[in-house]
Amino acid sequence: MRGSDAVVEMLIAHKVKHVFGVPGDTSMNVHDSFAGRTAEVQHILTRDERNAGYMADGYARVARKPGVVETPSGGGALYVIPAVSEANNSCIPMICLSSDLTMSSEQTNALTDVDQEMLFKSVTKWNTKIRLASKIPQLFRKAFRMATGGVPGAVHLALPENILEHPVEFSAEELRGVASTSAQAPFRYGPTSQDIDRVVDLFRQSSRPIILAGGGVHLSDAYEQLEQFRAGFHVPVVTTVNGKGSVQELADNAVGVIGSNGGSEEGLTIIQRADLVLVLGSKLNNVTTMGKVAINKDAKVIQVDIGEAGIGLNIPVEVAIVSDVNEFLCNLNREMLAAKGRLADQYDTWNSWVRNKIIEKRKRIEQEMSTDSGLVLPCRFFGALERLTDDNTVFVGDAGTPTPYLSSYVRLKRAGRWNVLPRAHGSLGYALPAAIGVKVAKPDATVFSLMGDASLGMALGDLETAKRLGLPIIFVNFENNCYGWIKTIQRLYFDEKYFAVDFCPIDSVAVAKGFGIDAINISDNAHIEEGIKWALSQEKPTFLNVAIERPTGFVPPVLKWERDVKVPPSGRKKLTY
Ligand SMILES: Cc1ncc(C[n+]2csc(CCOP(=O)(O)OP(=O)(O)O)c2C)c(N)n1
Ligand SMILES: [Mg+2]
Repeated sequence: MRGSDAVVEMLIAHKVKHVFGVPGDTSMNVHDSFAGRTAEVQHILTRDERNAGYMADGYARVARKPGVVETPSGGGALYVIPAVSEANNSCIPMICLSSDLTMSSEQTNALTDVDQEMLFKSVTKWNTKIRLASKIPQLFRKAFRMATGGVPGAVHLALPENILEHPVEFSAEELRGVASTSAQAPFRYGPTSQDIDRVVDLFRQSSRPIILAGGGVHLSDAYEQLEQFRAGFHVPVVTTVNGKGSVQELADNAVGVIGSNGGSEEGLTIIQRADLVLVLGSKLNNVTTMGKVAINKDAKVIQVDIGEAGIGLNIPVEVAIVSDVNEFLCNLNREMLAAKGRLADQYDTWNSWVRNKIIEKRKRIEQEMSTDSGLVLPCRFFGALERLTDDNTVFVGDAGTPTPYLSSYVRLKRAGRWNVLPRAHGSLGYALPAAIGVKVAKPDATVFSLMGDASLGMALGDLETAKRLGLPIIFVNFENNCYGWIKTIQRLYFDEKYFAVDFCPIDSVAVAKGFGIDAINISDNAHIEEGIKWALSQEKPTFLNVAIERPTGFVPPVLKWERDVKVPPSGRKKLTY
């Protein structure tokens, strides 16, 4: 066998079923090896390495296993960087394989020569070049362990062409995979009993506790235990954008997303009122804390995270626990049950106050959703999405204004990763390819790709991939012919001086049709439902172009903006990152 055959063997040994990638001269041996194993692993050809990476990222988020992307050397490796970085900073397990120059050609100005190990260093959790074909099995096992274990992340292996074509011999034992590391959260370490005692004590003393659930709940598959805690001990839950879906959002003490992107005034009031905040798997960055104001200074904070690096980093904490979230909750539920006698009705007043706030929030949103307008009002579109979809629907969203709308106006009917957003970098151009990855991982789910028109422009080549694979994804383009999010910043904080934010209208329905995808325009509120229903009834890729109100006429649900639009420009201050 060749080195490249061993590479494919090691992927199969770790139960990899799909690999996203683009071919290149230096990767021909790997492609040849894939070609011989199509029954075990499907190679999905894409039209751009960045998109291939985002597909692997979306895939990993919902498949609960590492997403695998492969690229050619040089230009291909350079193109995949944004996606590797997004996965790494969002703690998504990803394995990126880049083929590399034959080692004897390094530093000779050969075509595609770039130091790929150096290139990936700052965007990966672990990264190496394989310099000896005999080390392929060992280093692949390490790659899967590093991607999935502890704080998950992206790993990169550079595979020089001479290693890929090198003849090797391995026994079946040497080519073994480690089953646990082929899926997320393979190692479950838990809290100490003293940790749990302190937490139970704090809940005993508290009269207004709240849970702040972040992306770690998804990564730890902690839904059931969190549900038991929320429902069993009557503790309200707020989530970060990444943690959306930690609990089903129709529960009467599920407050929804908090923070500056998709959070609400009511949600902020609720968390600010809490006297005890149990933070589960959140980085507590400034989007979540709105510049450290979301959590009351007098509140006690318990922070649980699988990694030590983020503990107490942004907010002082009373109790710091390095533990798998699910393991922590299992232990806590057990101990709280023993203490329940004293906790049974302790939070009743708090819960009814929270419930009233949630009702207030809902009334406000429903009122907004009944407002009329010439072009489509995005909140009405997102309201219809919630109404017309079932609990087996994944919403993949882009940065720009789709993010706050999705975060605040679509309540998820079931706990789980039904909401996929790239919150590490908020890079445009994510939702189109990530939706492809999601649909490949979850063929039975309905998948929406909710794109800003700038994002569409950055990603559209892979509409061909969706068409070629026959993936019935519903692509939605919110057409406002501008970088709407940025334009709103100029409107509110730069005296309405609009600079470098507008672009020409394009006929995106014709573009989608050019890719062979059925497409329609939705240009007013009256046609929203009909358009969505049409798309839902198709069993092939569809495209909805939604002409939305321009951002100069209204503000999206970004809390800081909603507040600032009501005050004169001199009283406004842009949130800084
Ligand atoms: C790759 C990338 N470049 C630039 C930005 C900065 N940025 C954030 S939102 C935004 C505008 C988004 O426009 P669009 O996708 O059309 O959505 P809209 O805000 O108009 O709804 C820009 C340029 C970014 N997030 N990602
Ligand atoms: Mg736009």
